[in-house]
Amino acid sequence: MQSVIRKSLLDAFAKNENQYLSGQALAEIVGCSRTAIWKHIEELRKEGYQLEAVRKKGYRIISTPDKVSENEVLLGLETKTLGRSIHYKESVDSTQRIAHTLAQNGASEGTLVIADEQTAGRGRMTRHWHSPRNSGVWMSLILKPLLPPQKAPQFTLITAVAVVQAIEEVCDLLPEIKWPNDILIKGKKVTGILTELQAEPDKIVSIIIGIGMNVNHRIEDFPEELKGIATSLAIESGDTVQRAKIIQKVLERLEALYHIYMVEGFTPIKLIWESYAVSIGKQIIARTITGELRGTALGITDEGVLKLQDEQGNVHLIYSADIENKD
Ligand code: BTX
Repeated sequence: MQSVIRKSLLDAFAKNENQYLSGQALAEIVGCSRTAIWKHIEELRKEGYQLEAVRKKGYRIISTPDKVSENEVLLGLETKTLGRSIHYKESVDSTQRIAHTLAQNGASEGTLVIADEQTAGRGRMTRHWHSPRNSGVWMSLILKPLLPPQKAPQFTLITAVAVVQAIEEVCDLLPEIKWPNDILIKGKKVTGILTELQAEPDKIVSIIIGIGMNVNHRIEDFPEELKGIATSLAIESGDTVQRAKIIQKVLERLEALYHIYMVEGFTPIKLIWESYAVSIGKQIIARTITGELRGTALGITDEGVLKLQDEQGNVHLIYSADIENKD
């Protein structure tokens, strides 16, 4: 009961963002007494919500605690579809696994799974993704575009653009994209993207986009093997960052880019992507599952595939790899 009241109270603030709501109005919306409202407001304060109370006007939420549950993410979210249905869990093995199950059971486009902690977060090829509690954004988004399965890898690149734009907006940092799925700040990985697919031979049924973003980690929060290659927004900006805020911005940017992509195709996205890309024009080593290729990264095709020119001048198309700059 408590949590039902709490939820409808926060819903009421979310629907009337930045407006004052009187104790009486809240009591009517939520369906309890004014005294009960007052008690819940005090509880919210204890949980870290900052509420302003102004006589004859009522209450207004000024800031939310750094949580990533449904209420915090929905409060102030400016999207139509993405993130409108949120499944939050404090601790899960992997948000990807949950999102796959939800998608199989008919979850709608834009459904989002968020966890505060993942015990078996995964990267590509079943690599482990370090996802401790209270510090990162670990989430999986379900999209259902009417497209053939070959288009799915482009969603990694669209998401990468949404993530760098969101980071720029919230933190005033200069993130870069390393093809295909890493976001770097000063050469260190701050975000990884994992795009997975449920498809029929000729059409996508669901795309599950996993985003793992290091937000408030301090360097000592990373295990030894990641200390030299990983970073977080807090480390780079010198400030803690509201995780719900960054989630909202990623969703808003992604919704806008997704719309552009469905109407105009990949070309406009490719142009923005290229403006953030590291490695293009550089000497790289590309490690694929079949072996290693060295050469110059020429750019990406209109499908989002990497073009690499070897020393003999042959151009190779690379669909998936880990790349490393040689210079
Ligand atoms: P990836 O295969 O490109 O990168 C995985 C590699 O990144 C690991 O082998 C390790 O070297 C490094 N790594 C692991 N954890 C971190 C970290 N926290 N920060 C920086 N580097 C790290 C990248 O795969 C895609 C990751 C997607 C993660 C999201 S989280 C939400 C969703 N659920 C889930 O299980 N995975 C996705």
